[in-house]
Amino acid sequence: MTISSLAHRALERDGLGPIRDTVLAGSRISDADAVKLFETADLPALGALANHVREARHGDLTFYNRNVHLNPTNVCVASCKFCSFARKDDQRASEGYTMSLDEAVEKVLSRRPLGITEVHIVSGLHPDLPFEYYTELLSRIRKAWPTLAIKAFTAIELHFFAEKFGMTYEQVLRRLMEAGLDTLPGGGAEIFAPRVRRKICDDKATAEQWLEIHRTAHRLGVKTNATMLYGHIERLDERVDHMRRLREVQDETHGFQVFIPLAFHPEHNMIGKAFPKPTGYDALRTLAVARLYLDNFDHVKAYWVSLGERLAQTALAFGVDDLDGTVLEERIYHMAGSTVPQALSERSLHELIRAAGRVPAERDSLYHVLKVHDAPAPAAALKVTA
Ligand code: V47
Repeated sequence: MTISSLAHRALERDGLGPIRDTVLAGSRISDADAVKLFETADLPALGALANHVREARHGDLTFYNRNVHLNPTNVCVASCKFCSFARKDDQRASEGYTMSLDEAVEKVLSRRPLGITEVHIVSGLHPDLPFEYYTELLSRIRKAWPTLAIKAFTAIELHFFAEKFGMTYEQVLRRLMEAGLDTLPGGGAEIFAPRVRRKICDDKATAEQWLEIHRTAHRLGVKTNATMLYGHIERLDERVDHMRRLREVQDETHGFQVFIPLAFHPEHNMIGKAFPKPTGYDALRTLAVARLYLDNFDHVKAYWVSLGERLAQTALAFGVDDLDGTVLEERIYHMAGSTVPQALSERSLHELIRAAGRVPAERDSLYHVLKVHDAPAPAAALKVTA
């Protein structure tokens, strides 16, 4: 596994030879290196370098899982300017919704025939629901479906619970773990830089609090994910600063499983008019730089809902080894203008992965491989349908 001589020369020509050599030696690149990589005009050469790292770690294996999403309420007291999903308390009667516990549990249990292995639960910061709503939700799902992995509640929600119900982060996590929590999703990280947070999300958990909750989860043995919402007011050095903070925590804990850059979606939110959706070029370079910079992360995910299936597929040559999953019933991106399907079948995921010359590997929530689908691709799989 080496990068082509063309990519070698292109990186040399762009003054990136020393960074290439650092990566090929298996050493760590610096923040300044990452900014330089972001700024290179030679996307294919950058992609080749990221692909080298991806293939050294995972070969052609490309991970996905069979999952569903559940968003029990969109009522939220926070005022994130990028968010199109949340509704304020005073909009509750019109556009806000809150599922009853029965409704929420039933929705998850009704997916049993699909053979899913994980439910991903994220809510708004609801001003009135008691903590027992959340613990009951998990324990009822856990009791009715013991083998289903529960990935639930962003660090933003956990911080809200700690403040509202007078508990430490550890107490919140322990109560949720007792109820059935397996892992934490990576949402709510946005961009850690205070300049950006002040402007786009100044009334929720800070970067330090987000990171502290993940650190605490890792100490308690709970694996977590990490995201970065890019393509709005942040600068490239602030993207690198974001990844640096994650890399530092990961050096301490080794509890992050995957890094997921999330492309900003501009519709129906307060800042969308000023910032169009990031280009495909930006998406691919961000994924590639993440793969090269986050040398202590096992996985980099192209969340197909955030990128669209075709760009997510292309990303498999730019450092990405995970596409998320079947995702049945997505709301956050669709309310922000996404036109991708509401879900992908396992077969469609296989087709996307195989048509990119990769091998689909179904994983569980902890990235154990459940099945490698390495039979030769049927002829039809060479065509990708939208
Ligand atoms: O926290 C909100 C982001 C996140 C918009 O952990 C937006 O495996 C773009 O975190 N445009 C929720 N992004 C989704 C998320 C996630 C998704 C898939 C997998 C995992 C995982 C986590 O979506 C929010 C926020 O950062 N978001 N609004 C928007 N308009």
